[in-house]
Amino acid sequence: MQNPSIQTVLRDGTLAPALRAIAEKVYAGKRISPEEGLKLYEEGPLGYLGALANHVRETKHGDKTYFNRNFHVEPTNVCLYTCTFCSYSRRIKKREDGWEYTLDDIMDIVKKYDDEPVTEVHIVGGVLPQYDVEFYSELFRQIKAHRPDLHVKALTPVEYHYIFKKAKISYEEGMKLMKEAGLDSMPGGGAEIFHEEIRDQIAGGKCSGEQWLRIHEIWHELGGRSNATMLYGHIESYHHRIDHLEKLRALQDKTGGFQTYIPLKFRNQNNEMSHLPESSVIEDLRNYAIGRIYLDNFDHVKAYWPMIGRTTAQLSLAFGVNDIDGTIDDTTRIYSMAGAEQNPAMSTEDLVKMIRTVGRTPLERDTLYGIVRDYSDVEFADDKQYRGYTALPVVK
Ligand code: V47
Ligand code: SF4
Repeated sequence: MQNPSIQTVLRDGTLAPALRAIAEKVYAGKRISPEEGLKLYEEGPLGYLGALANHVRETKHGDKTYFNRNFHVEPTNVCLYTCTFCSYSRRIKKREDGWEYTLDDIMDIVKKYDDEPVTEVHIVGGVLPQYDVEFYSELFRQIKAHRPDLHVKALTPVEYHYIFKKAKISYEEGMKLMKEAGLDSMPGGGAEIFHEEIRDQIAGGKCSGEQWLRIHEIWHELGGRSNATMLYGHIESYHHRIDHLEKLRALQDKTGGFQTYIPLKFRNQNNEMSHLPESSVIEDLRNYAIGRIYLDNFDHVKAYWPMIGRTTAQLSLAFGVNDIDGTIDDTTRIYSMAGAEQNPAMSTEDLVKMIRTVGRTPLERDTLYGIVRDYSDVEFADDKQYRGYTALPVVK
């Protein structure tokens, strides 16, 4: 993949004046407006967007590209809600087709990783009454008692809103309880598209965009960190994506608690929106790039490889992305059920090679971006195949 540099873009005499003005702003480290963001979505060519996003990425991180070693636990795939994009959940009426783990079942899964060098457990699943404040508090406590150094990244405002309401406690009280029980950070799920025009159609009944943002805000005020996603490429328009990014950027200005932005490409198998085509790889790369350019106050942009596949994940590293999530084992089924990678598992060696092949520097991180290991000089048996060339030359 070859991108022009931002200097080349600025020298291009044929560039439309509005796009040139945006490129100049980005080069000067200035923030772009919602109108300019929309212009990028509507008119920004792929190479141009890649040049701008890569400039932001390399200013922040150089070639550094992060991954982590984690595993997922999905307590249940039965859910009270009926999001139209969800391929994973089984309606409560058909709950016998799904799974509903007990506390002991989940602890057995956690214990399977006792001898593995994972640093994080990512817990998220469907919403059901038995998974309440007491259940999750006890789960977090048991995980921490068993393995204190394992980072618990768990649940989204979708679950928190539901369980706090059921327990008749405020978001503030609830998030404090979760923190005391051992919650370390929150993943970015459940954000979908904040704008109600879209949210009501695809995720009706679950927490609103405002509630999602408020729960993250409270968590940040308690000193916690979290991620943010955007589910794109279905029935939303570009202005809904900009509205979403603008709300994230505004909250980040207030709290600084977000670590990573993760665009999630809508996958269309086995759900109620299967009639919609999936976005093209070009659109996926444009979307990563615009996210990187727009969210100037987010440190990291992550490509979740089990969802977009390995090749697009590699390409994304030239379009603003500096993190490709984790080894994941094969413990998540959210995407395989929606048509993505069948067995989402990659060894550390695979991930390192994937990053090196496109000329970036692989760094294993913990959840809070502390460096666990720098893989720059780690040799593998068949290394010659992967080292010594760069598939990302920048034309100066
Ligand atoms: O909220 C569900 C999405 C999310 C589909 O924070 C779908 O590190 C596409 O948020 N097509 C859950 N997307 C996953 C998630 C996540 C994943 C990896 C890392 C992190 C992190 C967070 O998955 C849901 C929803 O937006 N989703 N179905 C689908 N058919
Ligand atoms: Fe339930 Fe989450 Fe699926 Fe919506 S996306 S139906 S809340 S599991």
